Amino acid sequence: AEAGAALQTVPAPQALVPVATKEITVLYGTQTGNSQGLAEQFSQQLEERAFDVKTSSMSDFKPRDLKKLSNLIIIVSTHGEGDPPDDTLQFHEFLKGKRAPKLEELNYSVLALGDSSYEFFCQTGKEFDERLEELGASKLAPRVDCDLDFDEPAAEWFAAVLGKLEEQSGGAVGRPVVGEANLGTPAISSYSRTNPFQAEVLENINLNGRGSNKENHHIELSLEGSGLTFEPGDSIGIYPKNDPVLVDELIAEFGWDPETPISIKANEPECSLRDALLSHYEITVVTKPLLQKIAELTSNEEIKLLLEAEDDSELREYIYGRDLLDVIRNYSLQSIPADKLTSILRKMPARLYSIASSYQANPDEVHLIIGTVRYEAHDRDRSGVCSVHVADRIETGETLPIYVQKNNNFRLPENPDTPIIMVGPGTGIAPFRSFMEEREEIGAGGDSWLFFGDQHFVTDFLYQVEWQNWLKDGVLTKLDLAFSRDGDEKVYVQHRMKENSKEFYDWLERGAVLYICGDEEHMAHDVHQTLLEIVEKEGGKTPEEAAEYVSNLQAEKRYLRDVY
Ligand code: 2AM
Repeated sequence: AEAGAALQTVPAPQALVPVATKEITVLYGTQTGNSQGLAEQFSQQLEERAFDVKTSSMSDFKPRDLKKLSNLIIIVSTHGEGDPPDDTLQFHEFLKGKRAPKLEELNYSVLALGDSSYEFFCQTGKEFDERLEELGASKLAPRVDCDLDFDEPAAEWFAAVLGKLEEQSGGAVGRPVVGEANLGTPAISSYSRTNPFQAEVLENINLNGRGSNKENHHIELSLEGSGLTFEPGDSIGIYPKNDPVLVDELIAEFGWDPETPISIKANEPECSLRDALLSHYEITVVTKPLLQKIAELTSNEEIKLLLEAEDDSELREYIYGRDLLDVIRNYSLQSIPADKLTSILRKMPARLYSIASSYQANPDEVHLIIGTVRYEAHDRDRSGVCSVHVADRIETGETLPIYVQKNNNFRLPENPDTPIIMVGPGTGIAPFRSFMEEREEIGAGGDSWLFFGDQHFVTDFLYQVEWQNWLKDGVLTKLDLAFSRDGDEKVYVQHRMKENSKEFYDWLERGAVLYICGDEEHMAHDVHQTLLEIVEKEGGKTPEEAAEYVSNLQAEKRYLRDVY
């Protein structure tokens, strides 16, 4: 029931185009790597059943080839406020446009990933699905929209798609080739998102100086014995625990017994209610689907009114910055039984952090920067679940459940001589430390240029000594800093880019790859505008030409973003 509740489906398909082919193309669009992970997993299963599978990122697929396909599955996530991930942009544009061909010969299905705490839940998947249908393609199986806890609904969707594919290709099931396929390939770790590794914390220090407004923890984790490896650009997923004070408050509010046994997963041992709320469920975010399910458990009319309103705006405003405890108190829902409530909560999602070290330079270790999130909202102190767990409650010697999340969208250039420009204010610095460690380790010759910024030079220059040493040794070619609160006027990284406009453009012209990491809503957006301005000015281009130049950079994978 849990997984079923998390998914929404659209009406069933019309008759399929009859094709006795075992060819199938799997395209993914991913920002943090989840869609890619699923695409690879499903492709492997298709191969094991003797399908002829082509799997690729949408950014590596020529949209014109669409006409040649007979079977297509799309696995795509939605980013931010309903935005398509960067690696889908070209394909998305093409499909939306007038040049998109009729696709009456095509059978397809879409798996959409998203987060129901956002208004435009699974928007990108919906758009692909609707557009393909409009172009005349037929559905192998209805689209499924997955929330953060996507494993089960994704597997159900895949089973439906696979069933159809086998039916239409004559039902011949190929022999599994797992054993053979694995011959000669290096052993891969048995640890994954669904089976995290307990990594010992070797180091946990606040990088910011006394008096800073910021608190960024440098964490070193041991990977010894895990078999886990990674590349610069990858992330680490951490499963945190909720704040025990909040958990106890919630239990007290309901008057529940903390030892009440709770079943987390069918066929697995039960655990205590308190442990369930600490480790297994999300209690700090309220989503519309959650409120709908809560409303079904009570006779409270007020909450139903909030949900029934024509537009969502009042509901969105209410949800913003509130948690489960607020909802229970505001709507007097104390009579809900513990097992009923836990059965509708989302599973605790892992938090992703861009890796800040190089595996080549430090095998058996991984370093992260975790920015501590603390704020006040609706008269209560709030804290970021993972960041405060790590900052306040995790000491060296203790462990954290982690996994490696691959991110092929944020890689160093294959050629070590290719110049790179890195823009990473605040915690956005993380992957660039990994880039520098890697380039130093392999003796890469390419130029590199870092733009870093934060509030104050004295307290917030993250890894100052390391950057200065890399600059001295020539691993880093150029360093530009923007400390926003040291002078009378705010200075941001994009101001430094602008001051270096000519040189910036020259680097791009000689093939540099541009990387942006950090805050999406403000920083990455403003940096993008500045990039357009620089190209316009230094390239002598019209705004349209500049936009085309930048979108070509993106298509050539020379403008890459890891933004959040
Ligand atoms: P501020 O907090 O002084 O406004 C890392 O958090 C750094 O990014 C800080 O110096 C912060 O400045 C800055 N920052 C905030 N908004 C930004 C924006 N729109 N563009 C670039 N940097 C920004």
